[in-house]
Amino acid sequence: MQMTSSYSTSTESILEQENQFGAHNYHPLPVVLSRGLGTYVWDVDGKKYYDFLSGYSALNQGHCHPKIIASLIFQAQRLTLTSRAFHNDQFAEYARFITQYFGYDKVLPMNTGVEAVETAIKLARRWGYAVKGIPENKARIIVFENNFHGRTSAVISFSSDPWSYAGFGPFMPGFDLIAYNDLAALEKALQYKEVAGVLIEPIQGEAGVVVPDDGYLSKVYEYCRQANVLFLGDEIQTGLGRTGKMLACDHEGVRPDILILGKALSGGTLPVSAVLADDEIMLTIKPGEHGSTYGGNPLACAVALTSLAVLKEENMTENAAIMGAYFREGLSALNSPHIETIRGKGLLNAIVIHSSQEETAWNLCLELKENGLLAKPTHGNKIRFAPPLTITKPQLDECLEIIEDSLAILKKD
Ligand code: IF1
Repeated sequence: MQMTSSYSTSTESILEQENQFGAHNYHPLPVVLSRGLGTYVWDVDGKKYYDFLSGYSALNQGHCHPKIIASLIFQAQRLTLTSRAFHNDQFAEYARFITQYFGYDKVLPMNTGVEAVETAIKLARRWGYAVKGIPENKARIIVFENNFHGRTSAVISFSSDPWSYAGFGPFMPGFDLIAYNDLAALEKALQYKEVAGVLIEPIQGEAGVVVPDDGYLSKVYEYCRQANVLFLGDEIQTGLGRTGKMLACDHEGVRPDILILGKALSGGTLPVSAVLADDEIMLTIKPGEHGSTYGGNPLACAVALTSLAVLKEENMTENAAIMGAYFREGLSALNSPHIETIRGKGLLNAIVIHSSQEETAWNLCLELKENGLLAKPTHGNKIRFAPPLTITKPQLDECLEIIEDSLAILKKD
């Protein structure tokens, strides 16, 4: 096997090599990035772009935040992994920090977002049996149409999107799929005594940034309280300042019984996720009943602690609220005939393009790329705009110009 790399830095040869040796489980925009700093990324030819995807909101703090990278490097040279078979000198401090940061008794550390979602499901079921008294193996979790919570076999079992579940059966039972933003549907589903939890995204990301009616989340929480059912808040994409509050649930003063975090918890450096809950729930899982090789590793703890600290130190949440409103106003001022809807909260926004053809949004993203802004369509004719929370007004002004110039290539259907 040829060991010396014929690796060329040209985009074409890199795309060819990836196509030959990489699984085809994505359809990326044809751009090869090699550097990132703050709101910018550069491709292998040195072209500079605004990053309006932010690693699907894993880069809220911006690319290669100096303090986060410094923590990564410092800890990487000391101790990276012990497993939880032994203690390490980072986990206790991180656990104290994050539980006080969000106001919960305990944290269960995991790695990817979906692992945290799976952990939350197991916790809710276990609480259902141990505390609520649901008969063994009868626990149910209420979930919502157009949800996205990850791609493991259990989690796709309750997806309503064939792109997520088709051809991957058989599926995990115990989930009731109901309409999002529909309190009557929730009231009906909560009448069953076997319901242990409601798993909800405060804003549905992959569905194209679907924001529920004002008051919906607080009503969901109230109904859960009345039915003695846990509210599982999936803030993996909406949390950590993205929507202009530290958690999207904060817009309605809702405190999830189980809080699920991921993505920007590590500032886009390595997979770090977390599940937070109070003792009545968290201590239903006993030693040896759940875990993972990397969960709570010292490198993740050091990086996550700094990632959380800089969010507050640099007022990124407040900036997201201000810049998000400014951005939506700027988009609407374009008065583009091609934009059907503008929606979002903070710096989690999306536009819906007036078009029946799916490729219109894709073609617009290709034009945006040519003009120096990277974004990706989600579900057909919607384009998500989610830059790092560090973006400034002058940068947004430039981005609004790029979006206006790029929209001009679209013909009126
Ligand atoms: C892909 C978007 C999708 C998430 C919420 C859990 C997870 C995610 C609310 C799982 C992950 C990522 C996954 C990525 C595309 C992206 C995404 F909404 F962010 F754009 F798919 F919907 N809960 N979202 O958004 O976290 O295991 O990935 O760390 O799978 O294509 P993960």
